Amino acid sequence: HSADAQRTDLMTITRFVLNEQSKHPESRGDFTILLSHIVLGCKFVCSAVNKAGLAKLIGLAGETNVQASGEEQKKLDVLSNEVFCKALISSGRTCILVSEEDEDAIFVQPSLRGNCIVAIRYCVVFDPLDGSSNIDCGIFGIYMMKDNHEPIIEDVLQPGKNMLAAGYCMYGSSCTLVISTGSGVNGFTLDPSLGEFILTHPDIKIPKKGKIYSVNEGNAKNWDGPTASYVEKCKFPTDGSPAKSLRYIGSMVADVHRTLLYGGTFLYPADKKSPNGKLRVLYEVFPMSFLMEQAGGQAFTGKERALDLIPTKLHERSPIFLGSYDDIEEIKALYAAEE
Ligand code: AHM
Ligand code: MG
Repeated sequence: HSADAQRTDLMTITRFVLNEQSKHPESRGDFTILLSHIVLGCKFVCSAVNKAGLAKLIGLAGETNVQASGEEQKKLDVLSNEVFCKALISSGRTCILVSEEDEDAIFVQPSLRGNCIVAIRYCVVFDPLDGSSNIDCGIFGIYMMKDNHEPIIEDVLQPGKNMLAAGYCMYGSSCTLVISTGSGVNGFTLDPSLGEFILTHPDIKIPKKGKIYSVNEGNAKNWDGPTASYVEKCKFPTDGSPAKSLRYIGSMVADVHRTLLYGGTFLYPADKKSPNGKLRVLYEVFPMSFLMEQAGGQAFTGKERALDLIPTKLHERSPIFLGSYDDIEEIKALYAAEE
């Protein structure tokens, strides 16, 4: 029966979120509407990414001159940003958008800020195309404005623990969307023939301890003491445990996705050249930390729980260590010993 049921009774992402929202009687479907616009953005970018290689070669999009096609077409990062901004604004549920691609926050004009009676207004922080020199992914985090005031920048400069939801989308050969609305983590895969994201990875939990570490070792000469000791311990354990394997794709989402599924650690530490690391707090560190905690893991900055950090500017960076619960405990102990 169950195989039949699976084939005809599809758990789409919209259905899944509607189910979750129905546990909150006060919910009126605004979040579902917002999410369906994010999903549209993901589908669009996924299709653009998959066409991009071909387009460059044969000059799609009405190009006749193959040589000129690169110039005429919008770069993928610009295109993805436009797609997400427009999809989010047209949901009628957002008031502030922060994108990695834009220096300033976008304040949505009042008439498009959604329901004026109850004022459900979301702030969305996102990186529409992260790691674009590597594996294309999108990341997003969602805050809700509680008070009915004019939106101000402080509404998005909130600690990550105030996020309502976070997720990422990998636009690879299959398009995978992983999301948490604060009650666990679930993964969906786009069925291209239906154009729907179907639940394929229900209730993702990260193993308590892992066998993999993930870091750009090319930066080793500039690392701080605790990072260097941790990586040394991964390679030359002193407690009789086997050495860990190194896996580093160089795309945060892809590296964290593997970490969520198979366990271990992902590190982007501070180093002498970049004392705050590389990754951006609002739309890289926070959403991935939110998902990590929701899957039973931890996220640490070297000083504190990552989700406790209060950002002071939009594109602020922070060192980040995230992964399996026990493995992050080890890193926390190394930082505590240093003090
Ligand atoms: P980007 O926002 O400029 O694309 O950079 C973010 C990416 C992450 O996806 C990844 O974890 C990191 O940069 C890799 O950096 P590095 O090449 O220094 O290891
Ligand atoms: Mg990025």
